[in-house]
Amino acid sequence: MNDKLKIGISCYPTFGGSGVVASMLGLELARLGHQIHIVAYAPPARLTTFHPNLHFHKVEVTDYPLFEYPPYSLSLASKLLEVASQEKLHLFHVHYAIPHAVSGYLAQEMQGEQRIPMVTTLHGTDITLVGNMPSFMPITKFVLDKSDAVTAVSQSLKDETIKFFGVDREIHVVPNFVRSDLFQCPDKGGIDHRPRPPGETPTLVHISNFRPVKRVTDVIKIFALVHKKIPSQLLMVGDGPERGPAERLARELGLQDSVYFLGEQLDINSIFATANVLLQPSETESFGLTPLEAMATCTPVVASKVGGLPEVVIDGETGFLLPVGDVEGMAGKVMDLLTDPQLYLKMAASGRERALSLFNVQRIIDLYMQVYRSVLDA
Ligand code: GMT
Repeated sequence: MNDKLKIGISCYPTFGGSGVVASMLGLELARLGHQIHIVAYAPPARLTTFHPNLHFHKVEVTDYPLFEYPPYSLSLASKLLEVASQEKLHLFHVHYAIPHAVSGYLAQEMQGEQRIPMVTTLHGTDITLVGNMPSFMPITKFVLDKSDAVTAVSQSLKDETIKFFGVDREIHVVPNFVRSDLFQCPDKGGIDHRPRPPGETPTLVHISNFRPVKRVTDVIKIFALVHKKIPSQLLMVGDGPERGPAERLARELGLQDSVYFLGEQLDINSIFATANVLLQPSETESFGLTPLEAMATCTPVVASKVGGLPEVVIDGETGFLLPVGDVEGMAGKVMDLLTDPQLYLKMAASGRERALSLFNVQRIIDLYMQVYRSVLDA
């Protein structure tokens, strides 16, 4: 076999971290000469770069009066089967177990003797929230067992998977990655990527899909405490169910002129260029792609000490980690950062260094390639 692979990638095409990672991985593999076929119901939101080796196959979701809930998983399985046979794929790589691993498994079964291997990447809530809901638990466990290889984006997520599902199989930890050329320190005019001290109007930022797990109202509460002592502004980037409650809280606290709800944004690097501190007070976070991207742009992070966040953000070195819900503690750490330029610069520089040494794209792509080779050689 030629050393270039043909890979079918299935993911959610939204702004959620799993879709971002899956599509960025696809782009990097395409740049390395592999043929990548993304199979989803829409082109991935963050995939705005054209590459001739990167193809998109739309899953048509068929509605019918009898269906109260159109069975997307079945349409996806049929599409995976079709793409595998037309494009002569070597393997499937599915991101976020529900429903992608289930559809992938069905496609494999339909392939019969032509069966190709499937790598399943666990991202977080597919295990910590959705996967262990009673209606999904047995099928999640089933596809974890049936996948030819399983990867998790952090050691913490691997441990949670073993704990929740009692799975007795190898799970490879393959962390998420960041590209140093796409995410740069704001002073990027100078080639030395010097971090910058806080600007005159300190700016805090939160970026997420505003689901309850992100504790978006904590972001507003933290900002309220900071703003009382240090006039500042807050950028709220993203959209989702908690946007309304967060907007209401900001108004109730009289902060409407200092909090900007920007909706979903593509140019995250430019947002970090104006931000001094990222707030990520999540209830759970299996990895924390946004904190990683913040660190790559020399933006210190103040976040919860949960899940995989301590594997990304080193408490006291590249940011601060506090217990979930410790709004006062987080506000205190933001103020320390905004009032101590030496501390700020040290953390900003350490964040970039850590992001690029441990989570650089080449290192992580190599880890995925090792997993691919292992299932193809099995
Ligand atoms: O929670 C999100 O924002 C989206 C979610 C997803 O799966 O789309 O993110 C999860 O996967 C990301 C990429 O691997 C991780 O960086 C996030 O930490 C993880 N989210 C949670 O665990 C809550």
